[in-house]
Amino acid sequence: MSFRNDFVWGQATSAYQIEGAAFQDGKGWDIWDVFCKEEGKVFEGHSGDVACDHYHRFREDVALMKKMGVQGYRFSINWSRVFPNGTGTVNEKGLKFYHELVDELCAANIEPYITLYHWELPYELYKKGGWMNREIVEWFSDYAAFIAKEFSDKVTHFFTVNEPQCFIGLGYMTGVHAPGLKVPVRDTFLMAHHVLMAHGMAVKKMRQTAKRDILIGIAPTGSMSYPDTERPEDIEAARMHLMQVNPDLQNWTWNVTWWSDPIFRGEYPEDGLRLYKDYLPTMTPEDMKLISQPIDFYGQNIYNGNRIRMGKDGKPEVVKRYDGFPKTALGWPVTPECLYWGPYFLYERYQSPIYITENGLSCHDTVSSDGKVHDQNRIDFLEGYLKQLKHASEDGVDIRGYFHWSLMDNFEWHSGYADRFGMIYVDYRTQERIIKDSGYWYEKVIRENGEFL
Ligand code: GCO
Repeated sequence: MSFRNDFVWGQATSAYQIEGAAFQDGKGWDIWDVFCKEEGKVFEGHSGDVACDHYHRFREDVALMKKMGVQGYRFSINWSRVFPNGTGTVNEKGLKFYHELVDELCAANIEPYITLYHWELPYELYKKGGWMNREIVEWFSDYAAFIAKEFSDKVTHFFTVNEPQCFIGLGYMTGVHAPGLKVPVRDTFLMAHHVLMAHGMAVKKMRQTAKRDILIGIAPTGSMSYPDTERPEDIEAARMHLMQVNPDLQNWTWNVTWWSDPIFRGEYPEDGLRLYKDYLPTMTPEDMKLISQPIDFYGQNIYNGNRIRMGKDGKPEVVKRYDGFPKTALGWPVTPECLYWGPYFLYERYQSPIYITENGLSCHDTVSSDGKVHDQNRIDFLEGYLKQLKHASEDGVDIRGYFHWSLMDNFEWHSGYADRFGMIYVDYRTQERIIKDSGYWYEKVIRENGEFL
C-alpha cells in the first residue's frame, strides 16, 4: 500500500494568522492582539489586525481550496472570538462565523478539522494568570466541551492544542512570541503540566458533550532525527536522539517525550524526571490519569530534522551539515528524511495513527511578469518530503493524512508578513489571491493519491 485509500490530503491555517477582524463583531482581545501592539516585537510592526481578511473572505478561500481538490482543512477557532472573556458569555456573532465556515466547507465536500488552541489565549484569562493558573484546566475544557457540542454534528476530528513546545518555549522562555515573557524555568514546567491536564480534561468533557462519536487528537511539533546510514547502530542512535529530553534547561520544551509520554503512557519520561527534578511542580497520579485519557490520533507538525550517527562513546551525535546545505527562505534546513523517520519512530513508540498536521516551507515568492507565482522550490521540497512519507506508509506506519502548511500566505508570527508559506499567494495591499504553481501541482497529487511520487 502506498497511501491509504482514505488518505486525507489537506491544507492548514490558524485563526490569528489569517482571519483579521481582530476587533470586530464582539471578539475579545487575545494575547497576540496585545503583543503586536508592543513596539519592536513583530517585524516592521505588522499585526494580525487584518491579516488575510479571511473572516470576510472565507467563501472565496473555500472555493480556492475546492479548485485545488483539497479534501480536508485544518483551521483553528480563536477562543476569544467565541468567548470574549475566555469563559462565560458566548459571542454569538463570532460563533456564527465558524458555523458558516464549517457549512461552507461541508458544502464544498471539504472535511473540517478543528484545532481548539493555536495560541489565541484570551487576554482576560492571561490577566488571571493564563497557563500559570490551575483553573485553566476548567477554562479550556469548558470551552472545548462547548465547541464539541456545537460542532460535533458536522465535524468529526478535533485537535486540542497546537505545538505546546512553541507556545511555552517561545512565549515564556525566549519571549519572541506572545505574551513575550521570560519567566523562571520552574514556571514553565507548571504551565506545561497545566497544558497537558487541560488537554486531558478537554478530551474527557468533549466526549461527554459531543452529539455523536468524535475523534480527538493533539498536534505537537519537534525537530525529527534520522539516521546517517541504515546501519542498526545509526538507527538506534537516531531513535535515542529523538526520544531523549533536552538537557538544555533554557530550551527544554523542544523535545517529544515530555509532552507525549504522559498522554500515551501516563508518565513523564524518566530521563526528564531526573534532569528536571529541581524545577517540577507537584504531579499526582490523578493528574497523570487525567492527562492519559485515550485519544484517537496523533498529529505532528514536522518541518525538519537532524542527521544522527552513533558516536564512539555509544551516544548519538549530530552529523554536521555540508557547506551550502539546502535551506528554505526562513533558513530552515531541507531534510526530507524527517518525514520517513519521524513518523516511523513516533509510531513505533506510541502506536497511534498519525496525521501530519503541518509541513511546508517559506519561499521568496513573487508574482512574475506573466501574472503567475512560479514556486518551483516549493514543489521540489514537497515532492522530496512526500516521497519519504509515502515510504513510511508503505513500511507500515499508520499515516492517515497530510495537511500542508499553509493554504495561503499569512501572518508568520514575529516575522509578520515577511515569510510566505502559502500555496496561495496573497497580495496584502489588495487581498488578491493567486494560486501558486505548487497549488496546481498539489491538485494532481491529491487527484492521484500521491501515486506518481
Ligand atoms: C505552527 C505553526 C504555524 C507556523 C508554521 C511556520 O503550528 O508552528 O504554528 O503557525 O506558521 O509552523 O512557522
